Amino acid sequence: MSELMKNKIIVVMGVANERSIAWGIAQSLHKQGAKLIFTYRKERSFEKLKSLLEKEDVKPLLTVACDVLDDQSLEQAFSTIKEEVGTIHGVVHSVAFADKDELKGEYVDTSREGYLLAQNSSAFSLVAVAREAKKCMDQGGSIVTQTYIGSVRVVKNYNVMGVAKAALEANVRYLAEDLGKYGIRVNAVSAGPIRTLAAKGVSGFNQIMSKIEENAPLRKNVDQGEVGDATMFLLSDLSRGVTGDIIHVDAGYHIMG
Ligand code: NDP
Ligand code: KAL
Repeated sequence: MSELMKNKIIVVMGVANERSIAWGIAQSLHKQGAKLIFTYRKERSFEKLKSLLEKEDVKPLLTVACDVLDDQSLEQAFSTIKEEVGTIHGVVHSVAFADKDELKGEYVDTSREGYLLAQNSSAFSLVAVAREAKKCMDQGGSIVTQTYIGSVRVVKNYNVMGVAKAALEANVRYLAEDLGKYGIRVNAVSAGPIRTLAAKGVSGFNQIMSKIEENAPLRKNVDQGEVGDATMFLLSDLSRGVTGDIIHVDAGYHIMG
């Protein structure tokens, strides 16, 4: 077994259950010898996380609560990480939220409140996380977030989240420029659709998946393992020349006209 992530300590944010993309990433990192710290928001996610860690025999350095909408919670989480662990080498930001009511119908009907909540949770949160994480990244490092093609194309029902992902991708570029001088890289993975808790109950999901099976160059959908391995690459030294970029892990779907 190769150990691409040996001696690296990575913070993973956004495991809600066994289907979470963040859990796929955690498994890829674990396989390569990384030491992991997890953050969660809801108590229910914490319970799921604990049982997953036990089941897969992953021993985290730390698990800590962190609500990305709350500055105090963010500060507290990363100061606990600094006190208990010290230097970290990477962060996985796998967090997004929009009100269910905003993820259907016409985008033009988006409420101010719904717009701000999606931006706050899904785009500004990367800035806030980067600012706190930087305090623990005194040897440089890598920050990776998760985006979706609805940022650059109009995808039915994705609505307010598409606009939030566009902002998230711009955040990746601005943060990459700021943090590059400290040896910290910032990138995103743009994943194809994966059936997770966040995707549950939103209409049109099945149709999108069949369209990809028919039209993507690889004629298949991707899974958490494929996104996990690409994210691991961006967190590893193999990608040391890459920053401010978006890597598509979507079976090639985004190249199609
Ligand atoms: P999950 O539902 O598994 O994960 C979403 C996570 O976001 C949960 O762990 C949730 O934690 C967390 N979260 C939401 N709001 C907050 C908050 N205020 N503070 C802290 N955590 C928060 O879904 P996915 O794995 O699918 O989503 C992960 C990322 O991947 C998202 O950015 C999503 O947009 C992106 N993505 C997903 C795709 C897909 O098809 N599934 C495709 C492309 C991108 P909690 O429940 O504890 O609040
Ligand atoms: C076009 C697609 C179909 C789906 C449309 C919108 C999906 C938006 C993603 C967004 C993250 C979903 C939510 O925020 C759901 C939320 O309102 C209700 N769910 C929850 O609260 C659960 C319990 C928690 C865990 O969820 C969160 N977010 O915390 C897009 C598809 C094809 C691809 C997807 C799913 C992209 C993506 O960004 O997730």
